[in-house]
Amino acid sequence: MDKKIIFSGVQPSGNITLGNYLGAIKNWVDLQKDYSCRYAIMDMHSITVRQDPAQLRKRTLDLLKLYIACGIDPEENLLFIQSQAPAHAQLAWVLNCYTYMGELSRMTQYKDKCAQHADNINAGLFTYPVLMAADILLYQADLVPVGKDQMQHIEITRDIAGRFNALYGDVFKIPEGFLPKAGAKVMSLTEPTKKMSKSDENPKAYISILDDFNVIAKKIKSAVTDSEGVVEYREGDETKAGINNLLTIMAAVTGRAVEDIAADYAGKGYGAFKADVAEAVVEHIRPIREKYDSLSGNKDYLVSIYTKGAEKACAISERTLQKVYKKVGFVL
Ligand code: ATP
Ligand code: LTN
Repeated sequence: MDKKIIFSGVQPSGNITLGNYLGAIKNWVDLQKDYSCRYAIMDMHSITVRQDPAQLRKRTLDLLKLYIACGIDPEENLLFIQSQAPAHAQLAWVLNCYTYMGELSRMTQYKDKCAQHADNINAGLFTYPVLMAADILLYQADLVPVGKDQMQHIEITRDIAGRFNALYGDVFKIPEGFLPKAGAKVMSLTEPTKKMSKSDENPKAYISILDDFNVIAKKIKSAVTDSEGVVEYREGDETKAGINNLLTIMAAVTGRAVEDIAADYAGKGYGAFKADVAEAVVEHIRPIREKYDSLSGNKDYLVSIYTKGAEKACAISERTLQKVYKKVGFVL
């Protein structure tokens, strides 16, 4: 039987954080043996916020390296750069005409980004979820592993696909979102009621997978917690947001349950707990970093991966696009 299909991606808008890794990429690695996977680098999404062109080009290749370093096998899975498969932009245009202003204006990410970039509220920021729907639907994906913040975009993708199918028959597979057991929403280390974000202006708020190991340890040790001194997971208790976050991170990197981890620290202070979280995170990242460094200076290899990737991505996505063009009445 054919394997089910996964599609996902990350924007090359900054250095990958522990949140991106635990919320999304770690799951991609875990799922790759049971699914046929397509993972893209979402450069077209990233220009909804101003990017420096040289930086964007560099980050795109760094991200490809990071996908491989995290354990995604480029021989078994399709890895490609979004802008190299033109069908994404082409389908996005069509789907724009099947998406309502009202539903787009309810998107939390849109509202957040408008607040952060009041001087550049561009139309791309508004139609961002339509391009994301096109990404997913072109590959007829069954499953989309993402962090919690992206679930609203998966919902709108399902709505757009269902609306199109209702008019024209079964053109698109309706995809499901997929969240990790632990780490679906990693919080900022400095303001633990906010999500960890790679574009946070305070670098102490996030852990980058490419940070020095002693910087990672220092950031975890100085993470904002509370003054109670009790290592206990209390869902929904805002005063415990910092400790809840560190317990979640520890659970995600060790595979243990938060309650079991908390039990190890009964009667101990935050110092010992934070030191252990720092060590667990560093040890988890160490092999990723070693692989990443070994790929640096191997540009030809990366070029061959994304060139082959683009060819295959174009072939698959073009098939769906042609179906759509035929349904809406374009002359083929
Ligand atoms: P930006 O700050 O540029 O908006 P971001 O850090 O939010 O970026 P994205 O590229 O938007 O990252 O997201 C990539 C993937 O990582 C998505 O699947 C998203 O859900 C997931 N993700 C992002 N932040 C977190 C987080 N704090 N916890 C868990 N998952 C996250
Ligand atoms: N919006 C996503 C990135 C993204 C994506 C996708 C994720 C763009 N297209 C398709 C999954 C499937 C984000 O993480 N900010």
